Amino acid sequence: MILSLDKQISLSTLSEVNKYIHKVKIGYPLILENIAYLDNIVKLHWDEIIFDLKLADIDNTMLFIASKFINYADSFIAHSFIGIEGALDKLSEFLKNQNKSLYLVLSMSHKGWNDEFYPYLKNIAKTIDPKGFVVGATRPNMIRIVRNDFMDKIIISPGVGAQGAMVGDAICNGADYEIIGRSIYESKDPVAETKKIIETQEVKINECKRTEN
Ligand code: NUP
Repeated sequence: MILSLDKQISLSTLSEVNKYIHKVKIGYPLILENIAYLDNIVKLHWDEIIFDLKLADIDNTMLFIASKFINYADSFIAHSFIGIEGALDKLSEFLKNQNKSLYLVLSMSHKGWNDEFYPYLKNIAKTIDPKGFVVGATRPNMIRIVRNDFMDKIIISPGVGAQGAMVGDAICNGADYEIIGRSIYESKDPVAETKKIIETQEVKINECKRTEN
């Protein structure tokens, strides 16, 4: 699981949650709420800190933004629709030189996203060859398609809980990680909720493995 932290929670709660979840995704809402909080996050023990800045601009601007957070981040999320020349080519090269990784958005979780563009995005993804992709958990069919097209890439999947997808469904359809935010940080007891989600995920994954066999 990847914790999506779009809002501050107490550091004691976060460090408890961090015992169960080892990857965190940080976005603009948290950065705008309190940029100093980032210093607290990096002190915990994460396997990966993903900056979800939805980079979608010309190369110069994206490099400027990524540079600001480069010392905090292991990886960044960018939109793929911006194209290669003058945009993703330079971003990808910059992150490689900094030993950081890139995820490209291939399919978003909200209703209005149009997957008719997927063949175009897929070509861009093939050329850029990032670490992985963001594919909404609300679109199990797209997860299966992306998994089939990119067997060796990491698929991270938002949209679980608050946006309606059920815990475990994205994994059962081929995602590597489910990204969960509000269901955890807005719950009355984020630590208990984390444990509950992990248990549900395990049951679900065992169930779908059994059905596959
Ligand atoms: O397609 C996407 N859907 C989505 O929700 C791509 C994303 N990066 N996200 C992000 O995932 C969204 O901005 C938020 O940070 C997180 C989902 O959080 P929640 O719905 O679990 O609270």
